[in-house]
Amino acid sequence: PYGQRFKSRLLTSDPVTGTPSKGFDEKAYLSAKQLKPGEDPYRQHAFNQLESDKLSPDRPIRDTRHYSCPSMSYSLDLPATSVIITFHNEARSTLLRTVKSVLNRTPASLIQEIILVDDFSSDPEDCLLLTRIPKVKCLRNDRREGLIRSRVRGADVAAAAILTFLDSHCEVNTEWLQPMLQRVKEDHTRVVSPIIDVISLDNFAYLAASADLRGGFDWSLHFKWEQIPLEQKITRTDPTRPIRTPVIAGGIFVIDKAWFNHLGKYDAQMDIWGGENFELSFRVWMCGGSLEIVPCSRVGHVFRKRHPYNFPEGNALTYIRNTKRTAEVWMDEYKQYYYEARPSAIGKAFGSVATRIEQRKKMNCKSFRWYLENVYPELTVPVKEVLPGIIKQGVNCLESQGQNTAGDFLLGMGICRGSAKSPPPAQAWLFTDHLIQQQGKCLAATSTLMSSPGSPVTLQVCNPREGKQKWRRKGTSIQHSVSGLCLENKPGQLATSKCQADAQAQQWQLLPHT
Ligand code: UD2
Ligand code: MN
Repeated sequence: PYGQRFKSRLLTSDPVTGTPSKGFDEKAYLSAKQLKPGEDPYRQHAFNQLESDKLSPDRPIRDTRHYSCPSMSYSLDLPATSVIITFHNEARSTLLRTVKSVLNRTPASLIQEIILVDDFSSDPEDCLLLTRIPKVKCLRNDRREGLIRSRVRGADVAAAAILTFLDSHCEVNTEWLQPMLQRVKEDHTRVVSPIIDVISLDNFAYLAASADLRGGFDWSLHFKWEQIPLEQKITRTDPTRPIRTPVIAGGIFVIDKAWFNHLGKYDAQMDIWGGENFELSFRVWMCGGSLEIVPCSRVGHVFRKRHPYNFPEGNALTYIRNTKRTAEVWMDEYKQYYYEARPSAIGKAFGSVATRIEQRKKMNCKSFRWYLENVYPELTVPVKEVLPGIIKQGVNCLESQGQNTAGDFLLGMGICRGSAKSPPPAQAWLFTDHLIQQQGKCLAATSTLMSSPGSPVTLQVCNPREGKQKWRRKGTSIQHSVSGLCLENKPGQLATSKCQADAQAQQWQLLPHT
């Protein structure tokens, strides 16, 4: 293995084989791209380039693994991997440190090659000059493709049976690769990620990330790190054991090349950045594989607060296009929750997904419902009660009674007419979410103070943000959410009142139309 003791000047030859490294001049490579005096060090890369440039490409970093990791042993014939790094205008110092950390901290036999895919950066030499380092190859796109198509391009030429993807501003840590290769060697359908440590974007300090996190998301397909569920945490006695994760962050993972190809690589119609991690994650789980985080593997990454590069179609539209393609292909009937959470995606163009859907069918993948039940039960489906029907008490029904001379909408009780299936319009109600409505008018408790003993209930123009109009069903009673009081049929008027389970006047039957 290449130790950290190899200083940069030694890389004029391969430290193990002694092969001349075609004369890579590290100093010249780095100094050609130094910041100009007075230049904002964050401007080009959205991290502090000045701090990055100061550090050695071979700087040592702290071993952040759990103390029981170093004594783990791995198979002696682990397969070699092709490392694929795509980049668009990466800082030279971070790009070089990524490459060198891989060479310095991985047994040489495990690295088949490092494939850099230069996604049409301004200076072709950022990539080309690095091919003077042994094992480093460079592919350059002749137009901007985005990270998704760039990764596929790299994967297609990869010579090894295992693919390892990295972002272009990483530093791999001690023994980072072996535990991941081990998992994939044992079962080629596993797609594995390390714990992603944090390299500070301000001072480039290498910071250990929590070992209790996994990947999650909300219905808008926004990625987030989340705590592993409590039940799992309690039963986790072995801190070296992999953590099942519903999704991966996306940038750093190991996958069997044949499995990657079998699953359909990536969706090549996704542009620039974003969403591909959900698409790959759903596909892996639903089509017979699994995703896991291997805690004994640690890789540092510079997390940024903004994109340092431009999106030809704009950042928001690109994210919508990519996530919308994901939702349309993989989320079945649950895609409605995506659209509810991200209404701006409704009606937006997203190209054709016909071939992706066809592939899903061919592979006989499971449903999104299966994924929710088996992989991510913590993601709850938003409860939305939509109940068109009548609201009945004895022989009487809740009904709207027109307007008085002051223009108030009147609410009262009347003998139920017609049937539950075809009530008169005045007795037909819609219970949606928390509103009880009829043609734009909603039931409202006019006073909602907790201290108030009750308040008349009338009709108002609906406003979903109005607390006076929020109700929920609680058994056979209808409870006003804010005050906690119950809807009661008082003589002469409807009102809220202290809930009493045995009060007949508070018992309501909600009979649906259908
Ligand atoms: C995270 C992932 C990233 C990707 C992304 C969602 C990690 C550590 N990072 O965002 O890999 O999955 O989520 O899409 O999990 N790049 C190109 N061409 C482009 C744009 C970017 O090659 O047009 C490169 C870029 O130089 C970098 C990589 O793609 O090496 C990821 O981009 P990022 O670092 O801006 O994404 P990040 O870490 O915010
Ligand atoms: Mn990144």
